[in-house]
Amino acid sequence: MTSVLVLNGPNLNLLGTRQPEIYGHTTLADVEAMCVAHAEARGIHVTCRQSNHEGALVDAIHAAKGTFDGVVLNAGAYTHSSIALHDAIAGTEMPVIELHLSNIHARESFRHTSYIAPVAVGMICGFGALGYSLALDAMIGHLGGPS
Ligand code: CA2
Repeated sequence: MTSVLVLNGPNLNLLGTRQPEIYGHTTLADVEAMCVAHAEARGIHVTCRQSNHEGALVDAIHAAKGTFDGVVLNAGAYTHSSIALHDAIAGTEMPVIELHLSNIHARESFRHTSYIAPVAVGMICGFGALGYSLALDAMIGHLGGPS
């Protein structure tokens, strides 16, 4: 069965508790439950993980190789700074779809640069929590359909 890792980075554990005007009212637990339900409906398996630590996210991408078919990654602020995450994706050659709740291109200029984008299959941003379902569908399509 197709298996996808949904990996969330720093501060995304705060979702739904602050800055709802930017990130909405949905909590991380809600997002993860939605991902699991969406995966079930599509006939794939999803595992969700979150870490505030760059090295733990690098480790999770390394560990995903051979375990998962693809990764949906919201790297949070590490998107804009992490050469280590860029190298982990390039080094493992894992198919990664970059995901952001907010439209990073409509925000501060420091959010316009992504170190993930050059090594990602593609990027979804600006659709809030719906983006996770869109990213899972995009990953299924990229992998050639559920198996
Ligand atoms: O829009 C996104 O999904 C981001 O990846 C979210 C990151 C931000 O640094 C990126 O530029 C875009 C921040 C996640 C922080 O989430 C919070 C949620 C509620 C309260 C505080 C932070």
